[in-house]
Amino acid sequence: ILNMAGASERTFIMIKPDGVQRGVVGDIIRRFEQRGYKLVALKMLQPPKALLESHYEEHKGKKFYEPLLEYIGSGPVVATVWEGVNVITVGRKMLGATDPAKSEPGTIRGDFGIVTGRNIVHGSDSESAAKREIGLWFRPEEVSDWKHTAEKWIY
Ligand code: RTP
Ligand code: MG
Repeated sequence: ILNMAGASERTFIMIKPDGVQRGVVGDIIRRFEQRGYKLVALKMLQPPKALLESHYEEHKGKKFYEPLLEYIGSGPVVATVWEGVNVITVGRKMLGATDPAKSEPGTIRGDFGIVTGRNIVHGSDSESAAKREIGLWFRPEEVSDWKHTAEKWIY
């Protein structure tokens, strides 16, 4: 019996400047696609400082806040939105622990990262964060609610 446990949800996943520089954009997107999640928004941009201040407002005042803004603002990032059952929690598992030295091999950070200050990728950590972050990074019309069709698209 098919058990589609849980409702579909969306999460914000951002490939940080070091992920772009390292050439692992395709690998990260592939992992989410192969897991079975649906890509519903994607863009590359040089994030403006004001956007990063909003995105990381929970960390304002912490000692790593300024270096963090400098790091994420240092080059283009790839902003994505993914949709599917449990994608917020499962997405965070796929990323691995914040400190790549503690991330399990097989996770994105565990496979590509070494230090917390260059940890390759961001993922929303809750439903409210996901909603807030998707709204910050994308206009509504930039997020597509495309559906899988019966057409196999192979000729
Ligand atoms: P993210 O928000 O990027 O998905 O990462 P996270 O939830 O696992 O970690 P969070 O606590 O939200 O921290 C945000 C990012 O700030 C940098 N950081 N540096 N030097 C440090 O102690 C430190 N702590 C955090 C990391 O880039 C982390 O991903
Ligand atoms: Mg976080």
